Amino acid sequence: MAIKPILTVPDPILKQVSKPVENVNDEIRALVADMLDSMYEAKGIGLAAIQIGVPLRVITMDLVWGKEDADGNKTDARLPQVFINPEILDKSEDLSPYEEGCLSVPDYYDEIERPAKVKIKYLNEKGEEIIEDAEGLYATCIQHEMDHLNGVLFIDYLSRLRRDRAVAKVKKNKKLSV
Ligand code: K2U
Ligand code: ZN
Repeated sequence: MAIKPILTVPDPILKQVSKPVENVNDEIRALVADMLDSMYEAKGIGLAAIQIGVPLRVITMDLVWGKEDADGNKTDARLPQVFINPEILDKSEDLSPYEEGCLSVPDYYDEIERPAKVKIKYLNEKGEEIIEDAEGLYATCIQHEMDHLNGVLFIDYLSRLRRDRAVAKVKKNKKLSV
């Protein structure tokens, strides 16, 4: 179990198309453990393996962690989810907007519209096939992460001007932080 550095734009590795997992074995489960450690450390609610430099179709997510309770206190409860070789089987025509961010494009947020509901198929950490419907933040996040598996970042949906501004901001902040 280890915290791995998260790649940021304009690292070309982030544009790679990740390969399917052939066998859900202990090596994959060790990767998942590193991904969860890295995701929680970076305060993300989702992470794709390519973001820690591993070009395999593996996603981790936790939509419970970090939620605020009625008193506005962040909960420490965790409900980690693992998606191996995920596929979208169906998507709604209805779209929903969300102010997205990305651990690989730190401190930049912009509104992205995505299908409001999706039907997904994936393997869990035991290699069992799961088919389920996702909506709300779950639908937004799984689509954002599945884009990472295809080398697509949320800023790729923006105008060239806004995309260049986002990359320039990340580069500037990286220079200031050394
Ligand atoms: O970099 C990542 O892929 C993690 C993403 C996951 C995400 C993207 C868009 C919308 C929802 C989730 C985020 O950086 S995790 C940070 C975050 C936390 C709560 C809500 C939105 C973004
Ligand atoms: Zn992202």
